[in-house]
Amino acid sequence: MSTPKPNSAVISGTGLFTPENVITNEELVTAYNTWVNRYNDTHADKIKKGEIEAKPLSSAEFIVKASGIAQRFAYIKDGILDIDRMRPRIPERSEAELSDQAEMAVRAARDALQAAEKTAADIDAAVVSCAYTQRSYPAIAIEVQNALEIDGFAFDMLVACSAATFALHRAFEMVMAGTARCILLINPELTSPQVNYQDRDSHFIFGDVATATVVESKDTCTASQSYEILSTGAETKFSSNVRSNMGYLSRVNDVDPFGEDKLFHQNGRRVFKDVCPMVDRHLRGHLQRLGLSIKDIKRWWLHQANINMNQMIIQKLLGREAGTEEAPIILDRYANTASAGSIIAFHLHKDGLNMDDLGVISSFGAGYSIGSLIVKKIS
Ligand code: CO8
Repeated sequence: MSTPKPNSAVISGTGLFTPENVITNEELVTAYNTWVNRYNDTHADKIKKGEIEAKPLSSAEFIVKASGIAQRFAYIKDGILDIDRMRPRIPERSEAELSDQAEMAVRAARDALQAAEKTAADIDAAVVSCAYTQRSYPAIAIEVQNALEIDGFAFDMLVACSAATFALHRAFEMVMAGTARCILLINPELTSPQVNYQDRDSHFIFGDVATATVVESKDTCTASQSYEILSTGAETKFSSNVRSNMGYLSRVNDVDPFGEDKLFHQNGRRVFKDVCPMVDRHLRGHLQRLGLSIKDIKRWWLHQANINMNQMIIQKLLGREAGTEEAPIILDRYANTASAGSIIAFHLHKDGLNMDDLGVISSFGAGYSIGSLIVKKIS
């Protein structure tokens, strides 16, 4: 479809689905350390002979200090803390049932539609964008489109941590080009199946969640709170420092499709060092292109991977610390939720802004990929 081109696109609603199951650092560390002690006992001879290395213990204090994460939500908790399993037990659903990711997506989507004062009939396009989709086809987005009875078209897109911001960019462009008037974007971040709960360096990092956003033409927006998208910015640079090799070629590579390198793994220290200056440069450049300065921005809804990373980026940008109102933190409760982090921050921490106040939504992570949007509160 093609409609007259509007002169601006707005975010008119956001939604959040938070699973009911919480896993605290203490619970996670107890399970991991129990598994480690058993592993080290079982392999005591080989460890003594130097044939294999003893597994190191994890600590809840380290996790909070190194990441700022105190807990995470799990779509299904069963199995994660079971030292004979250490992965969630998610029963396979039949093809007639709504898939797990589509169910998470639908729940966040309904919330966003309500906030935007829209019904399925108003939506022209649905996009599911996240770090993983549970299958290749049919697209999860088309399943969600069907479940919500949306006409028009739908597609999936994967950009790891920047999936949500990059999808917002595409929605902005669709609205501005007049190819869709109102778009539903959903980020069902079902991360727990990809976490290696036997890896001390990464077992604590991720949580499950789904976020959703409605982007539409300013002309059609009736929402009580809306944000005009002034500009979008994106940047990518190839790096294997955050990587998952899970993929359909494992079958023909004759390798273990669930081997350690097929799960999330990273060189976290390297990512930290590479990405912080990239984000600083990217956001400065983006603001400059609009003739704006750092001081013009009232709120920073940043990606939520690591509190020290956010504090360092804010320090670089502002030359000072920022309070949690100015640069909200949600990762203490939610952990790293891949692309959903900055959207959760935006969803939960929009209050207190005045009309015409400016804010930045920004993601950064695997790829590397950085995405940003400069938004202005207009209702
Ligand atoms: N308990 C106790 N000690 C530990 C633990 C632990 N759990 N883990 C590591 N240590 C030890 C280390 O072995 C090390 O010991 P030593 O000094 O003796 O060598 C020491 O503690 C310090 O380790 P690090 O240097 O690794 O610690 P850091 O301070 O760097 O913190 C972090 C580690 C938290 C991983 C940090 O580096 C970080 O957050 N970096 C940024 C990572 C990041 O942003 N990555 C992006 C990932 S998200 C993304 O891109 C999305 C991917 C798609 C989603 C995936 C879904 C599954």
